Amino acid sequence: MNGAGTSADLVRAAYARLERNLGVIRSRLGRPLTLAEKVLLGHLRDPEGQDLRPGEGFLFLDPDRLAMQDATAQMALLQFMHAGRSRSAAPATVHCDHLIQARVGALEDTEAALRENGEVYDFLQSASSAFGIGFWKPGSGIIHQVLLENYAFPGGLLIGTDSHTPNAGGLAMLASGVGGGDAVDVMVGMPWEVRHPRVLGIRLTGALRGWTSPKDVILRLCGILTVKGGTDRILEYFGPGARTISCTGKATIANMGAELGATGSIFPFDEAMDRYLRGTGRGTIADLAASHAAILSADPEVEAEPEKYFERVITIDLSSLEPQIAGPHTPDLVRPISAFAAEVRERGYPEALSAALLGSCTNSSYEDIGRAVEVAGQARARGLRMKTRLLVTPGSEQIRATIERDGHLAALEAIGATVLANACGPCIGQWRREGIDTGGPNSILTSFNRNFPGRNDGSRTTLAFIASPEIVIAVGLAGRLSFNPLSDPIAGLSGKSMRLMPPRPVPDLPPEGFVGDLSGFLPPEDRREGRGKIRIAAGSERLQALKPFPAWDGSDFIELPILLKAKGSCTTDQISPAGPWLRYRGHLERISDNIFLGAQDAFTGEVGKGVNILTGQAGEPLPLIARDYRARGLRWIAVGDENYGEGSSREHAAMSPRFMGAAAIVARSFARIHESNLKKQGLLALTFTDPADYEKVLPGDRMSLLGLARLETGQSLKAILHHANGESEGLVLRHTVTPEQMHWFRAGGALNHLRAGRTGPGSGDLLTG
Ligand code: MIC
Ligand code: SF4
Repeated sequence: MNGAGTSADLVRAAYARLERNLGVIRSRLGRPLTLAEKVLLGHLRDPEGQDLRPGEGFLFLDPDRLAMQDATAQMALLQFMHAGRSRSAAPATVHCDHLIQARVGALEDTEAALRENGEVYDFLQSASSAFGIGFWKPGSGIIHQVLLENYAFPGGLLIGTDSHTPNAGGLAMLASGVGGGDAVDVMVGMPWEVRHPRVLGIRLTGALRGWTSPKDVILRLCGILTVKGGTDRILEYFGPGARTISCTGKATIANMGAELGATGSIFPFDEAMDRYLRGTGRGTIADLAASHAAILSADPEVEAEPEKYFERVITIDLSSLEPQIAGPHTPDLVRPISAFAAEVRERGYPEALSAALLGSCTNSSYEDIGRAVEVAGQARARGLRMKTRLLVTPGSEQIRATIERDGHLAALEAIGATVLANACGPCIGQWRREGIDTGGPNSILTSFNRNFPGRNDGSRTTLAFIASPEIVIAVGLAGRLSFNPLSDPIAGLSGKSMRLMPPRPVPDLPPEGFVGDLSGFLPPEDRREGRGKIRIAAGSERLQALKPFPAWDGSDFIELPILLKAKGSCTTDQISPAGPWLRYRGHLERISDNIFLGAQDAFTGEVGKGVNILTGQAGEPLPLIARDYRARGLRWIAVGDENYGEGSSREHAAMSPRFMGAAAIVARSFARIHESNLKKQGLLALTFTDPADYEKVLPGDRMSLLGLARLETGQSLKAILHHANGESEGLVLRHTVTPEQMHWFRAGGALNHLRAGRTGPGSGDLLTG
């Protein structure tokens, strides 16, 4: 097809397969099914033979679609080029959204991005064209918003090389974030392999009102479940409250399931989704979904007795839910807004708000902007403006053009907003922040989803707090972090104070319809001159063709230096920072100079620095130490704490350590996507059988990993810690390597294994040609 979107034929075929597979699954399980189970198991490659025990083993699934954004697509496509295939086996799209820097405003910034990233866009476009992949140009929108508007469909399975891919769960799609290695598997026609998730039930009752919005539902859940509470879990929402939330509101909730580490989040198909599909020009798909409604929600027994079918049920009463605020530094530090002011005082968070940011893939729907405008309008009527800088990042050109037509952008500009490009911008460190001393602590409030240190403007002393769009505007109008619009008056003009009223109900869809704009889209069939040629400029400092990693030499790892023992949260933003480094996402050698620059050393407390145990030099940047070890022909190990690798799907956080000589990462626990990225790159991802053993790792230690030739699924691994004082002690480590993944380790990486032609269970050459 030539237009953007998922064809009705694809959806029809997907439903037919769901029905067929579910017939097999029902007879095997003989019990009612949750929605997550239906969609997941409905996509099994081998429903008859698949092991069906959640929490144990891996599922082998055939996704309906695949999506990649520009910062991760570079590595994914560079790897795919090695796979020796001529076309992506699954329908796929590439979206240019992460590389645009926020400086002045939409137009100038997009033009600058086109100039500065020209060769990367050129590579992505030529590779997309060569491999039959749809291409969304810079400025067309943020991947998740574009997917929701065009590609997501109820009951489908989507994978995307971005952790917030679950956004499409708002449209009853099971969508999951993956590393580029997983994307390559699906592009070559192999199944997507994922740890079989358990399902948590989230029952929503009541209805949102006043200042409370969908964002508060997921922030509240972040507080309850914490950043690792969703690992290897799917969050399935249900109950009467779910039906009161708009489709885009559900997408906000599903989007941020990523903050809990969830494999995916899903809402049952309902009337709000039906309207969203029709509102975005997909009436045929709405009809198809309506006629398959039974497979697009849980069996009735599940809602009647949820405790019986979900691992755990959490109930959130929307009617009594208060607006929430999360942060700083982690999305699970959450409290209701009424408790925030006291905390601001107690902890000394800077009270003057230095910026307010609205939009991103999480919160830039028509309804979100409508509610923000409701608050803005009250201020404007009294001549008030934002007391702080307000930056707005619309999620897509469709949204931007629609809110422009409907006067929403003008209303935000009237209180001082600067509208940025339809791109990630300040959400991923692409914020060229001027006019502020980024050295000192300062508070910002965003409607985004992540707030790790250094995430927005590159400054680790910026304290980023997260809230809903309407709260961002209200607090920005007051200019004070501790302001609570539910209880506090705001200083009006001429000293008279006023109360902001909660936003009145706004439409979730534009009454006059969306302003459709496909000018930024190049369809997969588009074959221009140079067809099939993939363009990498010679001597490029942005792109580098990949060389295979060496295979494992068959010996145990003996007395490897420990490069780093990371303390506390070690997110992918800390292992492989974004911001200025996004520039090198296609150049493994260059980007690897950033490894662990944000990680905190457990011994010295220093960030990004450690001790070279061979030279005794302290305070050296970790990438330099790694380089030195590698130059001496040594492999090394990094030790992590809980939920190591939380956050992004960027496989650079696994590839760069591998490139710099890592042999293994040993942690208390791992985040799902990162663990799988490590394995894909031929690294061992190991956990302490006794998490307290983390404490046994001392400064100057080395570690041996033994019995690697006999490594077997389900068995532990022996390790020895060699302390600097000459003593040593044994450790027992765990791994989750399956027999197939064992090949990846032996071959030096999954790609080497793939190229050698051993393509895993159930696969064959499934090229669509
Ligand atoms: C993010 O939100 O952290 C990102 C930037 O979108 C990442 C992807 C990346 O690092 O390229 C993600 O979420 O996976
Ligand atoms: Fe972009 Fe931010 Fe969304 Fe990631 S979370 S896709 S960086 S807008």
